[in-house]
Amino acid sequence: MILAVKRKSETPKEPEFKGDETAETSESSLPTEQESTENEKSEEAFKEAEEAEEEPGSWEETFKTHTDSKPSGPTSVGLDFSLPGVENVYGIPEHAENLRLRTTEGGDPYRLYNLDVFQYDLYNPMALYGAVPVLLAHNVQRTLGIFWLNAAETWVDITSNTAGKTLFGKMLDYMQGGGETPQTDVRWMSESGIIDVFLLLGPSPKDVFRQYASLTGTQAFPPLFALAYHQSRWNYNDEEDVSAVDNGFDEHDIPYDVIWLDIEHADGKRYFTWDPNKFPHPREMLQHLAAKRRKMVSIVDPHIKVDSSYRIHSEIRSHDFYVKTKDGSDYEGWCWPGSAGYPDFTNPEMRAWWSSMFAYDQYEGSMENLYTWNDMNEPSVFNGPEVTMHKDAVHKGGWEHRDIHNLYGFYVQMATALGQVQRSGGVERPFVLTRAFFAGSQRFGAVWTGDNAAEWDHMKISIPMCLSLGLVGISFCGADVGGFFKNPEPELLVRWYQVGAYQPFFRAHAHVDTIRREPWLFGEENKALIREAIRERYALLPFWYTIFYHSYRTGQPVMRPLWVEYPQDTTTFSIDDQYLLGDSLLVHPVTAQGARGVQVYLPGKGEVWYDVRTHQKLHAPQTLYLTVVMSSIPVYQRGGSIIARKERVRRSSDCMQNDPYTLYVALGHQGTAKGDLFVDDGHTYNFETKGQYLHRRFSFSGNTLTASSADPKGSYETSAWIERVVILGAGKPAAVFLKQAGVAETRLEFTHEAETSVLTLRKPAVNIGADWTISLR
Ligand code: MIG
Repeated sequence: MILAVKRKSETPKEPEFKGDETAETSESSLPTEQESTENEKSEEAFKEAEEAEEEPGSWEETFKTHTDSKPSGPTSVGLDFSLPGVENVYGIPEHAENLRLRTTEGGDPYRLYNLDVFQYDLYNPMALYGAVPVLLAHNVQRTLGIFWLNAAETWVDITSNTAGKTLFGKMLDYMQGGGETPQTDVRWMSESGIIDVFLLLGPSPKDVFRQYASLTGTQAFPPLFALAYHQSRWNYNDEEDVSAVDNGFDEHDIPYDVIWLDIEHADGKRYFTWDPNKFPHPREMLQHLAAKRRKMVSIVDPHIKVDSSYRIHSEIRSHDFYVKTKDGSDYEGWCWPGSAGYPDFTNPEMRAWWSSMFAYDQYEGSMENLYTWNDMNEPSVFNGPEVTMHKDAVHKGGWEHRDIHNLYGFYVQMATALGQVQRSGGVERPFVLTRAFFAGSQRFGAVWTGDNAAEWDHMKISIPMCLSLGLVGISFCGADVGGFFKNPEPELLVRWYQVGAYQPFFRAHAHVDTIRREPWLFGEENKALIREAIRERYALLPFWYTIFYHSYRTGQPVMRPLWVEYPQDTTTFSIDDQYLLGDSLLVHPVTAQGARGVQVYLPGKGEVWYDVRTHQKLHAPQTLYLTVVMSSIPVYQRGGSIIARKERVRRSSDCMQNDPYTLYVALGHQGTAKGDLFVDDGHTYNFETKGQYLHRRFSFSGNTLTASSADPKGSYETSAWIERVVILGAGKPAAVFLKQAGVAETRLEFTHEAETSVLTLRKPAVNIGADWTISLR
């Protein structure tokens, strides 16, 4: 794959900046580096263009009731990239789009401009809440990334010389020798700023992820509870409601970790406060949750009610921390609280102040188990152009909002996460969910896909939307389980729990106008199905935690398109109805109404996969038709992998801390397997600052399973032990022996199922931190 970069030389196609109310840019024709005659010609053209009438709207533009004063006049930067040999490009979230991007010929380019979109359309290049200007190109030889570091409104045009050609057409071209090399061209255009591009040369997908992480950082390592199940709606009404829902989970024997409070919890949408009638005793409420080893999240949005008796507002005003209008007064917009100011999160002093507001003595009623949700941080301005801030608003240092728009939400989450870290004296890991994001937001927490709807297509598209985010560093992604707008029928809700249980961020959420939908409100059968999906999530928490640890260390995505692990298998290039978790589990959720079966593609020449429920062994590559019923969640463990689960049912993840593990050893075709497990206290930075962790390695070969340390620098005391080892694809041994250093060999009891070749070893009863070997003889 050769990468050719060319400056725009011909009169460029006028970019269609027609996203309704957006400013228009005029393209400045750059002088070219061509032959002198050509040069002269183009210089003439350049002059002509200069002399030609200005496009209307170049120096000031009005749309509806809004005026963009454009003090710098018309500006834009752009660059074309030619990607010979490339037919598959991915990334540039956020769009409600397939994983593999489409060409944009004849339509709008993909737009990157953080917006609070009301009821977004699917399979569409329109801008959504977040923007990561990173595109990945892939073919069988290599993977390459383009990181266009610009936070202004950006458009990406994708064209290809093979678009629309059938496979047969391409083959014909090839045989006749007349076909051109397939090529994809990508044009980046931003409204302002400079050209600052990073080319990530790979050559493997893993190299690209590593290279990108070296520029923007890796996924924050979440506290364990954040990977468990979250219960949210707009709104849990009052303390009684919170308590009833909390008890409901116990009554119905469903684990959950976090209950969420939306905007109605605050006093008149004044964030950092509590409604005195609905939530008069926040600390007691939080203590009650803490006693059950559960947490709460409250929403803190960046629009601040203009009200002189509201301390947050008056402090921001007295520090002069608000974003300004072009005339230098405080910028005010209309949002949930009525008239609102917008703190200037690009100002480091403002951010330091904001962080300090999360201190326990500043945020009254808060305590250790209260975490944060940042919504509306595009920022959303109800009466602004396209429901966001005017582009000529001014930030610290004189930067126009136009220049930094896509970074605003990034800084909101950054300051919030830092505030949480600081309130604990730097000991505790934060958890902050954000709606708006930019390149690098992975360092501060989780992202969700905003206001989806209770529709089958919305559930289905959550898979490519999260996969696209993972490709550009943001692994901690999820969609509102159940759908935000509208009421899901029970079948959809059950399926959505099954989908969400296998996505990184697992939270049910719903619009204020929807009918209540706690898991027990849909009859016994549906409740049992939802409970089962949530329990599967909890059983797999040790695995989720470990793959997040890897993502934190290396920048590799948690949720991976198949082509990331099988980069030479062309069949995988456009698959986005199934994916891998780490490199060990393949998930193909049921996303169709009334589904009787799903087509699962099992990749990898010579690879074997095991159905995690039946333990049936399947050979790859193959496309398998799997019959499904309502309880089916098709998941396969790769032969050659070892994963740990915790299979005892508890109230919350924190209650599972010392629970025993079961190891699932899935033998590959050569009878070997390996895997690892990360263990620490689940919530502090002590694994970094004090070396308090265990990173265990398990490997199976020559009929021996060995447990050793993957990283001898760490140590951590835990009473958690191994209660069971399940070996998939094993023959029946005559005897099984456990050996630990300094201890005599002991015999282990086992059972063997001949039909499925499953060998279960009972009670090795070794501490998870211990070294040992188990031999099958
Ligand atoms: O204008 O806080 O996406 O999750 O429940 C709506 C109320 C504001 C939008 C978020 C949604 C949240 C809602 N918010």
